[in-house]
Amino acid sequence: MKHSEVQAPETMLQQVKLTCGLLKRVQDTNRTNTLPIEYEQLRDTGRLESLKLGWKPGDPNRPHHFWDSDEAKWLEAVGYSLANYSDPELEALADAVIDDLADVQQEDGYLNTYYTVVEPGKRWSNTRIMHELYCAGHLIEGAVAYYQGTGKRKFLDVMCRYADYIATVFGHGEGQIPSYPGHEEIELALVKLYRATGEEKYLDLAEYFVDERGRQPHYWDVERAALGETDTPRWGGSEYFQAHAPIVEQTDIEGHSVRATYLMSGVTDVALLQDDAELAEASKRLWHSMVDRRMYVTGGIGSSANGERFTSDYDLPNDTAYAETCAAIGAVFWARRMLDLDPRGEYADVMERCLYNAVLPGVSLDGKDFFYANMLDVNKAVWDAKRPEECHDSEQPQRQPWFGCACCPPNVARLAASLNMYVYSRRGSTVYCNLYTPSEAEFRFEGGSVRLLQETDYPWDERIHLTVAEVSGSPTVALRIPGWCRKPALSINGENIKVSAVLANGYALLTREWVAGDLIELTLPMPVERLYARPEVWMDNGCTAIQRGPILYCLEAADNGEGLHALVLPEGSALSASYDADLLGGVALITGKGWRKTAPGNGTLYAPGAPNRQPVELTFVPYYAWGNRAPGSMLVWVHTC
Ligand code: FUB
Ligand code: ZN
Repeated sequence: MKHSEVQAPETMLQQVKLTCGLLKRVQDTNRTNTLPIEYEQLRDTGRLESLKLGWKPGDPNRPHHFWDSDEAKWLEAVGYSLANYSDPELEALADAVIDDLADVQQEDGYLNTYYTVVEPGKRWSNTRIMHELYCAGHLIEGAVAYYQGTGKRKFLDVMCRYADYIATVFGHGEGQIPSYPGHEEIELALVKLYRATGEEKYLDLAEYFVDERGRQPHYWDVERAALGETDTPRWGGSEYFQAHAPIVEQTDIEGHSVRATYLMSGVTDVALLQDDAELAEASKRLWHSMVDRRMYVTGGIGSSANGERFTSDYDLPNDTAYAETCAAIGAVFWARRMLDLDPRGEYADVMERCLYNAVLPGVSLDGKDFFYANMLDVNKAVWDAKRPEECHDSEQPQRQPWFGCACCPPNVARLAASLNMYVYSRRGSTVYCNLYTPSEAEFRFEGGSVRLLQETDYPWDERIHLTVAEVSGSPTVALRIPGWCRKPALSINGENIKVSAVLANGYALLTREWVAGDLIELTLPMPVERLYARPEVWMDNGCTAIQRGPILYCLEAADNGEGLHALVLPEGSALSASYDADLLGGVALITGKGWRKTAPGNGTLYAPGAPNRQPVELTFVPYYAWGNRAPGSMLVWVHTC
């Protein structure tokens, strides 16, 4: 299959429209609440002012070396949003930010606020740590999105000039720097720039950054020597930056988890576009390292706060889980690209898991507060007793309006504004439905086109109706049969179809002479399931996690009282689901009978004999919706017996 038959996700922004349901509500809240308050945060924290280049030593709000990325992600989100929802006021604000960014650009094309006002003359002196290429990548993504959403070229032209300049700086030519970014991001951005402009030079530059990474001699050794750095590099070494070996030789997903997922998104893009079998193999190997051994049941990744990083296989602590929201977003980006590289339902399964259970928890239901770290076990009493100096703003048991390091909030905004790109993927005349959500979609392919209407109450209800509203040619409609679903049922115009007969790589492939009005009915039964971890994940031994369909559940104090570790869900206890339209924006609740343990013996700290127990009704709510009521404890992995 030629890569030219794969439709770029960015081009689906306007072709797929969310019409109602949970994901549409997330997108609407993002537009009405998140984007405006993030603009105010960018303004009030000095980020927007920094673009005026007026900062001098001694002034407050010293520009940070990756502030540019915060504005960039917000602009990217605005670009996506404007593609589907006109908002002249928002567009005017964004245009003004773009005007300021354009003024930051230097004669030679360079554009970086920090190195223009804080450390002039030192550009590219610390490519390992200082995020210039990372900021450039985010700005490029912002420019492409703004161009695609509004048709305005100004930002895109600015970033093409910057990318052209970067291409003169990096490489193996005379006077060039044979380096690559310490924080990956520019690789995937250059691929988008290539696709938006058709200019191969941007793909070549992306390929250079991917290919050069981890090769010997290591340019960063030269750079560190020039900087006079002789200590052991912070966080251990080059594996923190995924630069310990060339990518094609790496065996495990390592280091900082946002870096890793951004890198691998770019690698997967390059593998597809350059038809590079070795890079494709590396993408799959590292994907499995992440998904099979280093991912929380939520889809969260990067278990350690120390370095925001992956640690070792099966090291997935719950109460100290870092699971940065940005890392889950990076996993969604990567999954979407794996689907284009090799359309297998298992990638969409992970994408769905990460989206609902690791990204959505990152933002409050009203779109105004954010989690940076996403714990799976919060004990309020322990948190209440912590001293302020023990509490970093990124590791809090309650969502915050903003963070000193504000990477997560605008990252949530850009994903929420672009959810349209994740519903479908397309290769040639095959349209893959990856996410079930009410939507309208239109695809053109060589020899035809198809318009699909999706109606469903998924993820709460198991029924999905897909109407082929208009059609020409012979498209194949590929419906994902989720890995969690054991007894899917399928019919076309009321005629049953045996799923196993049409199932390939996790999709039911439906090919026929479609007629406008054909109705596909898919039923994905969603019994409440108990999940168990393999024993190597020792923190989860003796516990179970509750899932229904794609939604992972948790216990919250608001429903069950404090002391969640004292609660037990016996193996045989029946669990039932019921939809409550008035709770947490409308969710399916799960209830069942359990026990609450009380102190053994006469109430001493330790005593022989089993604890006493009282029967209780347990109520589980979706993990993504936790923390939207009064502050309290929360628990994903519940004791069982
Ligand atoms: O370093 C830039 C961003 O800040 C990273 O992606 C996040 O993990 C946070 O450290
Ligand atoms: Zn973040």
